[in-house]
Amino acid sequence: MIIKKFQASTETEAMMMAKEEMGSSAVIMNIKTIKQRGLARFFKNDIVEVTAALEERLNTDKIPTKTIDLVAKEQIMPELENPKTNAIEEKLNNLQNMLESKINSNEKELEEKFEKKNDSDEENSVNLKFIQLVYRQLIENEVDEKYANQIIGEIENSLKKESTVDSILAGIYQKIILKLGQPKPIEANEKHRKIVFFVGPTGVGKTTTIAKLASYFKLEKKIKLALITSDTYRIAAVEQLRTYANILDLPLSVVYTLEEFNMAVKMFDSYDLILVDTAGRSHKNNEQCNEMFHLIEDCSIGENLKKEIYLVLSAATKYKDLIMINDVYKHLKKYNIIFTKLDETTCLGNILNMKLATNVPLSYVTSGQAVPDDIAIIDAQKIARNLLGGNE
Ligand SMILES: Nc1nc2c(ncn2[C@@H]2O[C@H](COP(=O)(O)OP(=O)(O)OP(=O)(O)O)[C@@H](O)[C@H]2O)c(=O)[nH]1
Ligand SMILES: [Mg+2]
Repeated sequence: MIIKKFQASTETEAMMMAKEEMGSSAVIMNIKTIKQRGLARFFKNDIVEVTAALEERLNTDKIPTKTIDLVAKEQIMPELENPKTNAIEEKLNNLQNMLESKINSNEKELEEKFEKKNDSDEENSVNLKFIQLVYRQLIENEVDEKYANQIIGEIENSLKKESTVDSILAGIYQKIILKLGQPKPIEANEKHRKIVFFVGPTGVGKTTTIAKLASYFKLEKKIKLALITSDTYRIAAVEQLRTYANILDLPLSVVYTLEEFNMAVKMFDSYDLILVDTAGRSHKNNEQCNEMFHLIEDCSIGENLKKEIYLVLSAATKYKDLIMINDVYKHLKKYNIIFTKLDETTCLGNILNMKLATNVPLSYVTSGQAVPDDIAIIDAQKIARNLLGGNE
């Protein structure tokens, strides 16, 4: 990581200098005023010093823009080089409860805490101010206060004398990646046959996501694939999937009842992957949801077929609503989450919030309407960089 400092009479000027010299991929790591103390006047002095960093080593060319920079189809599916994190993640999870009780959930108190430490330890004050900037960045990206506090608290607790803003940022970055966890994409082959249900609220992109994945599995992975739709609620819904099935030359079965569903599964017993589209359900409509749960839970798929469920959620949905939706779907017990419409939001905090609130594994993200290109296995590094402000 290259780190440089830029001084100017205003923050904007200093930022401009940083951007000019280091490019738009630079991450602003610290902004401080010279000869001033106290967080309240942090941005108000005559001379402002901006510390900017440029990551040299990350596996992508650029720090992504606010709209996550999804890669092209041929690049999207290779195995992600996520760290083997389970053990560390477990430890971090164990720390969560302890930290939660220690850390104030309100920014003012956090500031007071920082200021108290500033008085007693001048050296540490730069680090603490930097941590506060990161905290604000997380909040700006709509990471829930509780989780921002949790991350900051963990870092604060591990602060050492020799800590630098560089090592702190690396620590926070790493923590977010660990918290996002390993992605859980669909894996199917002759030996591991799968039937995969896509469920979720109306209009989130279930059918489009199925089309994107069907294209990938058929054309890239050469997997023997069939489609079933139980979304007979709208005539257009069947036609939508039929169009993709025709283009991809895939068999499609339209089912109205559980019996028809079971027959379709039998009919597709020589297929290694069956993707099932379901009708969008409002989480507030119990009857509709129960009907769908009944299909998923009571279908007979035989021993050779493993059932998987993907809950499709829009990244643009409010966190409170996402939690309410998840509360309904958690009836299904084991499922993974796909986040769609990343292109329709500038804040990706909800992705981290949902992972931490539910512990449901994340799988794919989609960022546009284009079939098949606008889908990728979730990339924790990209999300983490975005949440830390690597986006301007
Ligand atoms: N911007 C954006 N639009 C998307 C994305 N994914 C899907 N869409 C669009 O969202 C709209 C709804 O997509 P569908 O795939 O029909 O959604 P659905 O969940 O199947 O909808 P229902 O079956 O009615 O519940 C369409 O216009 C899609 O093109 C995405 O990642 N980004
Ligand atoms: Mg649909």
